[in-house]
Amino acid sequence: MAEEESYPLFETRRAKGRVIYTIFSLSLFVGILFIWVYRVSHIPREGEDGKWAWIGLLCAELWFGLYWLLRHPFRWNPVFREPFRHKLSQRYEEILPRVDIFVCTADPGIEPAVMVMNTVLSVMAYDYPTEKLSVYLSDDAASDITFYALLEASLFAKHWLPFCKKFKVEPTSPAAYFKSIASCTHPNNHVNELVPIKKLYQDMESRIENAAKVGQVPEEVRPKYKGFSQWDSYTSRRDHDTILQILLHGKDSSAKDVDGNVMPILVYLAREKRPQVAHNFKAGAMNSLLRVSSMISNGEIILNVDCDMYSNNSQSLRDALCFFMDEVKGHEIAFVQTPQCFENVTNNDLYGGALRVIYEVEFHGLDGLGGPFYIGTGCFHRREILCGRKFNDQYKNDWKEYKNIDHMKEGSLHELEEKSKALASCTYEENTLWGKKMGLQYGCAVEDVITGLSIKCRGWKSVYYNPQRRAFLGVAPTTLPEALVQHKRWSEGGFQIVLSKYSPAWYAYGLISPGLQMGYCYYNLWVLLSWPTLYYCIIPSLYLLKGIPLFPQMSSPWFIPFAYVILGDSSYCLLEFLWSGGTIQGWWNDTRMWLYKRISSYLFAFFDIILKFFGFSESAFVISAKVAEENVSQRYEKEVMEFGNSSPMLTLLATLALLNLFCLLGMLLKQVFISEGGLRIYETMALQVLLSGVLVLINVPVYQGLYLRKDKGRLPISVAVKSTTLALSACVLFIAIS
Ligand SMILES: *[C@@H]1O[C@H](CO)[C@@H](O)[C@H](O)[C@H]1NC(C)=O
Ligand SMILES: CC(=O)N[C@H]1CO[C@H](CO)[C@@H](O)[C@@H]1O
Repeated sequence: MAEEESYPLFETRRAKGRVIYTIFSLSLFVGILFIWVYRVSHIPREGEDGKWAWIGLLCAELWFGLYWLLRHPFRWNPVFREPFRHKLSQRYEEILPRVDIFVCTADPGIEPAVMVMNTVLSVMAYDYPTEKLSVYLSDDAASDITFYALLEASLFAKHWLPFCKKFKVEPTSPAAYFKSIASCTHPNNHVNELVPIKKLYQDMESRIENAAKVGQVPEEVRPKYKGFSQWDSYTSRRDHDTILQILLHGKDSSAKDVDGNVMPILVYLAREKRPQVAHNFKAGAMNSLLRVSSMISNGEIILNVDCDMYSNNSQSLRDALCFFMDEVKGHEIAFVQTPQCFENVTNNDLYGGALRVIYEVEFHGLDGLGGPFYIGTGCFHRREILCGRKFNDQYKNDWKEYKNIDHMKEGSLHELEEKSKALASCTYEENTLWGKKMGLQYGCAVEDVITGLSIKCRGWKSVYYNPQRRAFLGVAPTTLPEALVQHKRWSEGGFQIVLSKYSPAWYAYGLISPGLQMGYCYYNLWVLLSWPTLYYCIIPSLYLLKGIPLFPQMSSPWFIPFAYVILGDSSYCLLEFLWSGGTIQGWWNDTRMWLYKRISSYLFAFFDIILKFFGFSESAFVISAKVAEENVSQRYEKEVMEFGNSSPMLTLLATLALLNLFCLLGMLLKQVFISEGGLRIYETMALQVLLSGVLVLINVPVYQGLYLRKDKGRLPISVAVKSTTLALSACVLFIAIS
C-alpha cells in the first residue's frame, strides 16, 4: 500500500538527441558569426554603390542572428508528460475537487449559438461526478438568443448526459458525435436509442437556428421563463444591467436528468456593461466569472475554453487533475495548458493555422524550462493562484479538507442569484486589485499570456499536456485576412507585454529561469521582425535589377557560411515541421505564412503600437470568424488562397510580390538583350537571384489571385491596379535615381 501511495500520478520523459542538436546549432552559429564578420569587413568604401544598402543588411543580419539565438533554450530540453488517471481514481475518487468550467462567447454573429452549445454540452458531459461540476457561460454580447439557446441546451442535456454515460459516447459534443458516427461504417449496438436522441438534437438545433435567423426568441417561450424579464432593462450590448441566471442547480429539484441523477450546475452570465466604463474584453469577462463562480460553486480547479473549442475527450479533466494532485510535484503547478488544436485544418494547412512547430516542439521545450504560456483556452487553473496567491514552499493543497464543505450558502436560489449579480457589476472592481494583482491582467491584447507570465513571476510552474488524442478541438481561420489579423493581435499583445510592468526582458529577471525569459522574448518580439524582413524582401531585389552585388560571389570562400546557414537552417526547419506531423507542401505554405506575417501582420501591429502610444487609437479586440460562407469553405477545402476584400495589408503583400517579380524579370531581360556580362551575373549575384527567385515562387498564389483567378476569393481589381502601379514605379524610380 505504501509503495502504491508513493507512485507518482504523472511521468515526465526527456527528449532524445539533444547532443546532436547542440552540435548542429553550434555549427550554425559559427556560420552566422562568419556572416557578421563578412558584412563588417566588406563594407563598400565611401562613394561606392550600395554602401547604405550594405549597412542595412548588416543590421538586419545582426538582428536575425540574435533573434535566432533566442529560440535555442527551448529546444535544449523538451519534456513530455503522461498522467495516470486510473491511479488518480484509485487514490482520490472520493475527494475529487470541484471543477468550474468557463466558456466565453462574445459575438453571436461570428460565433453561432449552436456551436457554443455544442461546446457547453461537451464539457457538461465530462466523465466526472456531476455534483462537483459547474459550467458557466459568459456572454459578452448579452444576447437573449444565446440565453435561449442555453435554455434549450439545458433541457437537451437531461437526455444527452445519461446517453453519453450509458454508451460511453466520444466525443461528447453532439454535433461532432453525430458527424463521426455518420462517417463510421460498422453498425452501432445502440441504434434504437440513437435515433430518438439525434431527433431531439436536430429539433433543438433547428429551433436555435431559427431564432438566430429571425433575431428573436420565439414568442411562446418568453413568458414561460422568468429569465427573459432581465432583458427589459437592456438597451444595447454595451449598456445593460448584469444578467445572471442559474439554469441548473442541485438545489432545484427539477435539475435532474431523465434517469434521476443530479445535473452539473449551469449558469448564464452577461456582466453589467456601461459605455463609460472600460470592460476590458475577455479578461474582464473572466474576472467576473471568477467572482460569480466563487459565490455559486467555488470550484478549486478552473477550466476555461473558447466557445468554439469542444471537448474531444471526456477524460481530460481527470488527466489534468493528475498533475495537480500529484503528491510530490503537484503543489508547484499553477496551471495545466493543453495545445490549441483545430478540427478544420486541411491537409497542407494553407494558412499555417495549426501552429505545429509551436505546439509539438517549442511548448514541450518551454515545459522543460518551467512551463508553457497560458494561451487563454484549454487551460486548467487552480483558483487560488489565478486569484493572486504567491508561491511558498510550504504550500500544500489538502484535497481532503474540501470534502465536506458545502459552498452553497443558505437561502434560496433566487437570493444566490441576486448576491452573485452584485459581483458582476461594472463598478465592483473600482479601487480593487482585480486586473492588476488578482485574476486576469488588464490592458494587454493577449491578457492570457501576460497573466501566465505574472503567475510564473510569483514562483509557480505550469505543465504542458499534449495528448495524442486531442483534449479540445476548435476552428482555425479559413481566410488569409483572418489569419493575418489574428497574428496582428498576437504580435501586438506580445510587444505590449515586453513594454509592460511584467516585461520578460527585465522584470522577470531572477524570477523565472533565463531560458524561459528568452522563450517569452522570442514570442513577444515578433513585431520587431517586420522591418528587417521587409528590408530583405526589397533591397537585394532592387540591387539585383541594377546589377550591384550585395552578397559574396560563388567563388569566394565567404559564400560558404551563407550557403551553410541557409541550407542548414531550412533543412532543420523542414525536418522539424515534418516531425511535428506536417507535409512538405504544408511546410512550404507555412513558410509563406511566416513571410506574410512578418511583412504585414507584424508591421501593422508596429504602427498600431506607435499610434496607441501617442494616444491616437483605442484598443479593439477582433474576434476571428467561426463560420464561413459556402463557397469560401469550398475553396478552403481545396486549399485555394482566400483574399476577399481589399485591405492595406493585401495591397502591401501584392506590391512586394510584384516588386520581386519585376526585379527578377528585369534582370533576365537585361541578360538577354545586353549580352555583355552574360552568364556572369549568376556567378556574382547567385544569392540575390536565389532570394528573389524564392520570393517569386512563394508568391505564386498572389500572382494567381491578382491576374488569373476569376472566383470571388481573388484579389480585388483595385488591389491589382494599386499594387502593379506601386511596384512598377518603385522599380523605375530606383533605376532612375542612380
Ligand atoms: C477526437 O476524439 C475521437 C474519439 O472520440 C478520436 O478518434 C479522434 O482521433 C480525436 N481527434 C483528434 C484530432 O485527436
Ligand atoms: C469555419 C469553417 O470553415 N468550418 C469548417 C471546418 O471544417 C469542417 C470540416 O472540414 C467544415 O464542415 C466546417 O464548415
